[in-house]
Amino acid sequence: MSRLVVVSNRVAPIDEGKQSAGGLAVAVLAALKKTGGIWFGWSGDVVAAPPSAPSLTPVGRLTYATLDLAKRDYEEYYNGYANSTLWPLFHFRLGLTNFSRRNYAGYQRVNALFASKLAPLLEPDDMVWVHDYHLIPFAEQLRLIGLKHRMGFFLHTPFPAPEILVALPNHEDIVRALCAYDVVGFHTLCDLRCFINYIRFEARGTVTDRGPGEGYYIHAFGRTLVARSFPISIDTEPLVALAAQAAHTRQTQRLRDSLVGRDLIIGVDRLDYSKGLPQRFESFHQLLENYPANRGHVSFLQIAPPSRADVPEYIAIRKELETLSGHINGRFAEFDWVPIRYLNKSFTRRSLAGFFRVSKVGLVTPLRDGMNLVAKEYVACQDPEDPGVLVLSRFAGAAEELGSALIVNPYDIESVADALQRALSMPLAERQQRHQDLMAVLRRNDISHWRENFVNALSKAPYDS
Ligand code: ADQ
Repeated sequence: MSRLVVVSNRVAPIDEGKQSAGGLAVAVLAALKKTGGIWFGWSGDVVAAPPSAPSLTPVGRLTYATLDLAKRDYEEYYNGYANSTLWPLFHFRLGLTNFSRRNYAGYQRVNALFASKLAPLLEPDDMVWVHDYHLIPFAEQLRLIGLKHRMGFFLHTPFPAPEILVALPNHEDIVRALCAYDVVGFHTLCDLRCFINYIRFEARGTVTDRGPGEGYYIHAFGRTLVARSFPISIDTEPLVALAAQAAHTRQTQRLRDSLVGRDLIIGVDRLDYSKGLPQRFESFHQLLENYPANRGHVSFLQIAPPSRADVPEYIAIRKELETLSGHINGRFAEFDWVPIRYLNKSFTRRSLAGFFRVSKVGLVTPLRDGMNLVAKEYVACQDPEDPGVLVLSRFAGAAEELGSALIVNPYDIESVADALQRALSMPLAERQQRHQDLMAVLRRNDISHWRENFVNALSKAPYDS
């Protein structure tokens, strides 16, 4: 069996027993344990003089290989090109996208550096699986130094429509770099279509259908590869079990007690402008305006730990949310009821599972999201006998699979308020039916299924011989 080498910007915490380890880390670790291999990426540390070789930590059959970043690389590669150029552009936010040649050079430089540090660790039969927008040029850099391994890439963000992508000064380089892989995976058919349209109409490549669910052969930039959608998912059964236990923890009971019989709407997100948080706060405001019977009877808990706090746009959104929540609470709060509970911190998976279980509504309204795992987690954590209702943005990748949620347009504040009202008053039989339909999807496609599909597709490479 070939070894798997996973490359991602951040390597999951080595303490894998940790409760906070997310589904992705769990899935990748399971794959690495099965095949043996390496997990390679940035350590998360920024230092004055990074050591020239990666730090290696063997744990059983897998080795964690991590590199520190120099301050300049952190600024240009991570805060710069990855998070101020590609992230906003891939989320269709041209107005927030910064372009600079210096950052682009930093991005290429770090990818070349990382590739040169991984190369000596590779064995001839290894499969290399690269994750996310930080590392698009990674395979191209490995190929430049003569490596012929099977290489796959999975994009965790959306892929933009070609009309948006062409605003990127180096758009052709970025797509050419994607074509250096053997398999390129996206969350949704919508992302896949955007990629194919770029290949056809901008790159003048050709695209051939491989049959239902098998994706497409892409012939472009002198290479043949497979592009396909692989919707990521969650570790469904373990999470169902965790939520059933978490229903009885002291912390969950404290949350329940604090509600004194009121209904709870929950939102859980990284504090990011892609998540539609200001619009979500406005929608809750509108619910209280348009349906005044909810005043004093419904609370909204929004958990949003800060992320990428060095990037100016993230400082701005944080301020905006503080103002908005203060305004809404000022307008409606009573001496014994606060409408919005807004928390800027992280919780363990167990705590979140308990919070989801208590909440009558899961409100997941990104303006654009690759998948959105919170939507899936909320569903898995419900009590099947008395489930809550998921209100889900049509712009989350998850909406492609989770059609039995209440699907909303997050820009249409009043219609989101209507959907909240409908969710809060939905009869039990309808809630149960919707929950059953959603759970069937999550049981069919869990995180192991996702990982196996991708690794299988990669193991059949190369596709151009
Ligand atoms: P994210 O943008 O980070 O991921 P999401 O898919 O929702 O978004 O994943 C977040 C994860 O972090 C979830 O597992 C959630 O439970 C956890 N989390 C969020 N807030 C937390 C908190 N306060 N405390 C503890 N845990 C918290 C990117 C893309 C998504 C894509 C994923 C996976 O932006 O679109 O679904 O990668 O591919």
